[in-house]
Amino acid sequence: MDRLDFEAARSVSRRRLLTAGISGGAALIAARALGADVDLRLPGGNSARPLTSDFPQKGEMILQRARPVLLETPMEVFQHNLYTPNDRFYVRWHWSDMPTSIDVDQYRIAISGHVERPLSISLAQLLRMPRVELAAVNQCSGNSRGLFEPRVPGAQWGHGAMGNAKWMGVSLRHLLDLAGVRGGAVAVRIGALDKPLVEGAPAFEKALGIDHARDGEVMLAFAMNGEQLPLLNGFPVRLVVPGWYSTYWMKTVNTIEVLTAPDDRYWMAKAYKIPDTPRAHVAPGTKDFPTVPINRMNPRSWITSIADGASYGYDPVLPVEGIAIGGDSGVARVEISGNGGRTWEPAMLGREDDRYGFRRFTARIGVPRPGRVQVMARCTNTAGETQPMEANWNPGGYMRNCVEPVTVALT
Ligand SMILES: Nc1nc2c(c(=O)[nH]1)N[C@H]1C(S)=C(S)[C@@H](COP(=O)(O)O)O[C@H]1N2
Ligand SMILES: [Mo]
Repeated sequence: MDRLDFEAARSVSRRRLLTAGISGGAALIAARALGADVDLRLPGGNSARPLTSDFPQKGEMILQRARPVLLETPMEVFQHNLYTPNDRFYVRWHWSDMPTSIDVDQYRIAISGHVERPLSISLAQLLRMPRVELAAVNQCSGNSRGLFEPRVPGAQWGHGAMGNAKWMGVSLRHLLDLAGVRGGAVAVRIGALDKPLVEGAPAFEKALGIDHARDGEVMLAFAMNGEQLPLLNGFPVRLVVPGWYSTYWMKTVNTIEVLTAPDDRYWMAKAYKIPDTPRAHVAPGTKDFPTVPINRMNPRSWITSIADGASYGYDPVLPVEGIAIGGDSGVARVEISGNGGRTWEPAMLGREDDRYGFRRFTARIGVPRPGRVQVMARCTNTAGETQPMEANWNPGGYMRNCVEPVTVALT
């Protein structure tokens, strides 16, 4: 983003954040009116989902669940936007008792634990601090879970539990430095305003290692694509952890706690654990395996210009477009196959704003005669990892990153 845009975004977010409260609680609970169905083409069947435009600050979304709110972004949004518009950005909450309105004057972020000076930061203070900005993809650990075979429990997402945005905020390091992290600190636990609905159930919180928390890129973001965050995406402040799955991207952050031991509470110690194996893969049915907390993302790519199962008019050249991510490193290349993976040709890559954002790719496939064509894209990241043909599997349905074939009929 050039300097001019940066200044514009800065003034927009400052003005809006300080004046706009958000209401919409009633609408949130009432959101029920449903539109046409969309077919996520999940192999386990039962893959139709209604479209809804009834959630506050959200346009047309795929309704996965109303309470807690789970909204998926339709694939065509990625075809038309390198940056996912805020009103089409997917939504995921664990507990249905999430904030439905925020008093921006009362909002505070408390920094406590193993620090020299415990602090309570207001939004006005946060907005006066030095800012960082970067593009990064927010992707749910379970994005594409509905494609797992055999099927695993959890939200049966298609590919739309992800989105790309330009995030602006204050680095977590800056806040930690203000509080003064004491020697012997090991981790930083982040808490939020949402509460479990069930008595005694653990509030959603996540922790990062102290060095990760202080890497200067992890930020408390108050702006997304130059606007304040939608309520459902964590207004007024969320954590952005570039290159890591969005389970760590805490929304409506209100506590930052410096720990002298790894976080042993439920959401780090028990939930979101993956097999400690390459690509978190185990043979379906396996139960006893060492686990680690889910962490960095892996390379992926999605063809967005043509839809699996669709028919198009025949033309000897089929243009193919899509988006790729490197994971926690950049996209080095994307290759395209029009023959089921026998041969691969390099795709053209669009500009890279930041290595954590979506990267656009385009290619043209020669199609000698009408008929069915299977098109594949495969991304290699700058760390040298390439998407494999075979799907990985684990009981949580996390980290799917195989090549996703798209078969179309050209008639
Ligand atoms: N406070 C809070 N933050 C949260 C969650 C939550 O339940 N509560 N869910 C996490 C998970 S698992 C995901 S996938 C992302 C979703 O971010 P989004 O709703 O902005 O797309 O938020 C993360 N941050
Ligand atoms: Mo998630």
